[in-house]
Amino acid sequence: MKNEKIINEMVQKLLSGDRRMAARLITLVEDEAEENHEAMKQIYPHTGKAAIVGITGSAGSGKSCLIDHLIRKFRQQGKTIGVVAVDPSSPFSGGAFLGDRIRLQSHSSDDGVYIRSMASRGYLGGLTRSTHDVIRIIEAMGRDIVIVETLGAGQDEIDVIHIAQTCVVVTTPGMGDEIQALKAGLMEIADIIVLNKADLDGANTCIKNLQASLSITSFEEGEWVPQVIPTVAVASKPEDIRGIDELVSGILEHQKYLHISNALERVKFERVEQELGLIFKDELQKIIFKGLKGTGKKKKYIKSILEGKNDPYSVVEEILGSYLITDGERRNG
Ligand SMILES: Nc1nc2c(ncn2[C@@H]2O[C@H](COP(=O)(O)OP(=O)(O)OP(=O)(O)O)[C@@H](O)[C@H]2O)c(=O)[nH]1
Ligand SMILES: [Mg+2]
Repeated sequence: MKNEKIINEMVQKLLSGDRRMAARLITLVEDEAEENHEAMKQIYPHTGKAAIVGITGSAGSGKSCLIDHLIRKFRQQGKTIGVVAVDPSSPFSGGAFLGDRIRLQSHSSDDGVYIRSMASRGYLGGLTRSTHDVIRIIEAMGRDIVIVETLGAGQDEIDVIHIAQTCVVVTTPGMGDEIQALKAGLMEIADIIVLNKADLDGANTCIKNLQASLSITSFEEGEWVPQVIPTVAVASKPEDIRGIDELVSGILEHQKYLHISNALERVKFERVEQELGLIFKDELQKIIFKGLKGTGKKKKYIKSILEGKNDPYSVVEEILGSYLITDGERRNG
């Protein structure tokens, strides 16, 4: 294990905005390296200041193309940007137009932009814990805004979006996408609803449907009412691009709202609560499995489940029972 001093040198480089060091530290947390805890302990105090914007929506809805525009606008305002794309089904800016590739290259030479794609799946229990860590690492680089792109499909993605202070849900016209988003519970978490691909047929009906579903929702006084913004993120002629300035203003307005109401405190509380839960889950599992290692018990338990003599719930209760004393037992004992 690397010692504290070496980790400290790495973290100092990260704090100065060193992109290569960010990549190294991200690999560390993604690989669940032992040094991960020490690194995150040192990084944590330098986080919590960035505006975190979540962009979620179904595959191919245009999230990456929109983010591409946002990056450019925010850079024009002098803001530094970090982007985390969780589980992208297509590469970042992998649009059909040649322009996408050129745009991405222009970002990669800009020190004020740091883009990272990551797989959230593939290792034990770490679905969103590493996402949390990666966002903290990028925050520690001193970014003003961190944009998190996630596929709005399942519960895990909705969990990820809880990290975000401002949540943008992207839908598209046709195929009842906005209805799907409503069903998936995405609308409840949306601060801004973007109807991208507003150049396609059915866009107006979609906007009306979205506004109708908003109008039957009741909001408390002073509560943020989600904005509906139609956009065109990709067009053959640049003058046909639409809604980007409105989206930028919407995000900034929502950030302002968070600061003047006490909503920001709540979002921050929920973020730490989720982090704590995820770390507990991972660490407890590690402790338990470590304890079983070499005893042959794990194999015996699994076999008994396979043979129908036991079930996973009873096994977990039995194992936990031998490790933990419940509150009730402590009081009685
Ligand atoms: N017609 C039209 N096409 C668009 C628009 N915005 C994006 N597209 C196209 O939609 C496709 C998907 O765009 P992406 O930005 O990669 O979508 P995404 O939501 O990031 O996709 P995943 O990351 O794979 O979930 C690309 O081929 C874009 O060119 C738009 O406003 N109008
Ligand atoms: Mg994408």
